[in-house]
Amino acid sequence: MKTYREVARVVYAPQSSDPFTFKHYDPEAVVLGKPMKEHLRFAMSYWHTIGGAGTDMFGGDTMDKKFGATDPLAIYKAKADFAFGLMDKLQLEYYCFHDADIAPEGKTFRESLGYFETMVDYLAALQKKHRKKLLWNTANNFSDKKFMAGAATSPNADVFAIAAAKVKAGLDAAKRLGAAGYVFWGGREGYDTLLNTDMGFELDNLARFLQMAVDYKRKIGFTGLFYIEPKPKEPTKHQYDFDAATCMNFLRKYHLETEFKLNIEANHATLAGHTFQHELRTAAINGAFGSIDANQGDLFLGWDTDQFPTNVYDTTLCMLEVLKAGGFTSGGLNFDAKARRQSNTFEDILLSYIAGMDAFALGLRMAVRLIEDGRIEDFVRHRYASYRSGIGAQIVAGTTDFDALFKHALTLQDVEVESGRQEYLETIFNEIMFGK
Ligand code: XLS
Ligand code: CA
Ligand code: CA
Repeated sequence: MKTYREVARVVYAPQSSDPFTFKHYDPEAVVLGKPMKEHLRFAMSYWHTIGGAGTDMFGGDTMDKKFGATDPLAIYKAKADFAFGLMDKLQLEYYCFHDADIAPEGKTFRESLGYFETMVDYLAALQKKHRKKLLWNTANNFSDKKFMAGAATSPNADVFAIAAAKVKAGLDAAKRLGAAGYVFWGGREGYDTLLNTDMGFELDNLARFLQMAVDYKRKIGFTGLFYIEPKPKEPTKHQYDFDAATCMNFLRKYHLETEFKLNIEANHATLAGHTFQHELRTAAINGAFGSIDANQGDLFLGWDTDQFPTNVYDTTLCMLEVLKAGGFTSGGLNFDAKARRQSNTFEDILLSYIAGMDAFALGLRMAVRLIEDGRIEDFVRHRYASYRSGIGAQIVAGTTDFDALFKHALTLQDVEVESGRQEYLETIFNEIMFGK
């Protein structure tokens, strides 16, 4: 196997036995009228790929990601250089970061801000040189101990202020770097016990915080999209942004629904007891489909494992939802995923991205086949046919009422509902994936 340094660029070579090639991802191949790379809009997550070094609750790093540097700022510059070199090798056009991922923490907010601004300038230069784009950035308002009881939902108003200041700096950076979006993931916005929590007040404060972010976005003329990222648990027991439906309810209660789309993460969907597809569909039918954190969890483990996605059933169903929603506008597929702790070489970083990118490219091709085949779509259309004429059409048009429906019901004999044919539809799905 080649070494990391020996891999100059990962290219599409379906017949090759070289593991450092794409077998399905052909960036320029046109699918349904546009290149694969525009359907997929892959992004690198800075926190896992450039920051994460394999630490878990039972042990320290299994990789060194200081890249030979010792001075704090030099370490972060070396990390950035590595990040852009990696994106070049993998043909990744986008990246995503938290403020704390790209710059060292100072002792005070003022000192941290200085480092952050220096690194934003550094990234701006690298973006230009390597022709890369920022899909979205965000603030890490959850790791530091002052955020132990939340950020916008902290009982301490000074913590609220620091969180706001960090988001303000993040939005300034988003504008400077031309980000396509900005993400709000709740972090520690939630609670562990109601014995110490005023839930109504905390939710009002979260809405106040987000409204101020919207106002600031307008003020500086940042045109990227705002996303809320649902997650049901971890780190708190009850997260306020539990799932897509909970987020929509919150946004509508506070009249913020026109300002935010959703960033749906596969692993968060399954932690909420939903499929990834359910969360994507919920976002889409509420006009809130925005962006995706592409990963997968382990259904035997009840926590957020952030694995690279390799399950092609899931990537197919995901891309089907993306295509049905009309494709990405500002969003994309951000690999919020890390190579396993035991996959601790730089070659593994390449191989894990190749695995994820190929699984999604294959998923895209399969989703197109499902659409072109049309049998499943036709089945669903036929299933609701009774709403297109007679009493059903009147229900949909709003031209009937309970009295008229009562009269109609009195005329009915035994009503037979047609079979849902789940197994047959699953067989079609398999036939499309693997052939007859
Ligand atoms: C954590 C989240 C986080 C967000 C960005 O579970 O996935 O990484 O994507 O703050
Ligand atoms: Ca995420
Ligand atoms: Ca996650």
